[in-house]
Amino acid sequence: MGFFSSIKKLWNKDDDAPQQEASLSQDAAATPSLEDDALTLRLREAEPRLSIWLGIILEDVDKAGDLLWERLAFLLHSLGTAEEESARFIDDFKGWLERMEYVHVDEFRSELQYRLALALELEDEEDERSRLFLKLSQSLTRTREQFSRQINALFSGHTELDDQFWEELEELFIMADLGYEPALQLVERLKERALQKGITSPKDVRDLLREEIEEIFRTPRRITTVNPPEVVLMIGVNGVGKTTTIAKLAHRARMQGKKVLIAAADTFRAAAVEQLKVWADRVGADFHAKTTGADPAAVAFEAVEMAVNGNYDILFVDTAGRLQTKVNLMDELTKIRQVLGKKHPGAPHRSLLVIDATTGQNALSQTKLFKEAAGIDELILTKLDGTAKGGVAIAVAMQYALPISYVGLGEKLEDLRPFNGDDFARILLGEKEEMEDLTA
Ligand SMILES: Nc1nc2c(ncn2[C@@H]2O[C@H](COP(=O)(O)OP(=O)(O)OP(=O)(O)O)[C@@H](O)[C@H]2O)c(=O)[nH]1
Ligand SMILES: [Mg+2]
Repeated sequence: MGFFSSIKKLWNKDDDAPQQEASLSQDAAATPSLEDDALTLRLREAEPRLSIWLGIILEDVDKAGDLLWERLAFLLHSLGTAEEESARFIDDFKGWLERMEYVHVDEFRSELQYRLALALELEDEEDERSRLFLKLSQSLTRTREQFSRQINALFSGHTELDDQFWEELEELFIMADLGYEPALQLVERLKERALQKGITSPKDVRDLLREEIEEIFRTPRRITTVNPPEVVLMIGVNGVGKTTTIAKLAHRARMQGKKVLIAAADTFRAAAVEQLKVWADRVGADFHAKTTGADPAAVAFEAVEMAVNGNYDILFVDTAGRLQTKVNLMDELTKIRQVLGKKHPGAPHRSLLVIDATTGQNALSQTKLFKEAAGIDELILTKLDGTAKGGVAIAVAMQYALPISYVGLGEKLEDLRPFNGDDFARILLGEKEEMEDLTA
């Protein structure tokens, strides 16, 4: 028996009354306090985790409707959210559900939790962290299969750290899309670490490797504050996921209450502008574009002007991935960077290179090209879901010492998540028991 029906029993003797949504919300309206008190008690007694709270308020809700809005308002109120903020959150979510044509809780529950976590600044909480870990782990299944299984075989097939062991390990790294140079480097680093720590048994190399990977992903702290509006330039070759990643980042920013502008400086294809416009509408961001074939630098200039004058918090500039030549592409990016900086000091504050994990080694050469020609502050690795080539994350981080800020784990808006190198290392090389727990 669900929560609501047991509460209902307290004040309605008619146990067998059909549990229709309409009658439930009428009942609730007639006797709000009793239901509210019980719900408050349930929430207070529950383990303080967003997923549990959401589970409680959604227990007898199966689709979008008044009952859902009431429950959400209730939860937000219980968490101390101001009335108008809560109303805005709910309106926003309602609009989004309509645009996406989602009705059933199953279709949007995960997105709802994601939005709540962002809006309530709970993304760093244990609960969200473990949800993220699980999601990353599921996305990395194929990469892990490629990597972990062979590593296990290698570790159990050798009894000492001899040349043959190291050679096989190097080969394995190359096969796992780490690339030749990084594979060599990694083996050298491991040898050194093993020597330092006096490790002689192959099975202990697992821990060393995990530590080494964690270290590769560790990047120095940087100043993250900017003079608003923050200007983010999205770069990368065609098809890697720049436009969808902008949508996902804009969505995150909107959920954090930011005023967002998106500019279509990819004027190369008509469909590109249209695609970006659709995404901007979906996530509730403002949009600036000109006609196809317009000068991308002019679009960028107007957009940054608009962002400054309109008190925007953040501007995302989408760029084309394909031009006639590499030289053209790089020249265009240089021009865009120049006009942005001219109009707004410090802009672009972040140049994000998007690379596609499924392309494996290509991601490395793209990073090299863009780093030399245009400058990169952060990497975003998309399509990590379902690929066996996730090892490339280690290779790019190692080769170019650039932070991976986000990873794309699917096509949905909620599928872009902050990257955590320790999690990545743990997932690839986790303890046996941990892996069994995850796959159970
Ligand atoms: N599975 C999966 N698909 C993704 C991910 N990120 C993007 N995609 C898909 O990749 C395809 C290309 O994405 P776009 O955002 O259009 O790529 P783009 O870099 O803007 O492409 P151009 O504008 O042609 O240069 C789309 O079908 C996306 O849905 C991801 O993390 N996982
Ligand atoms: Mg695009």
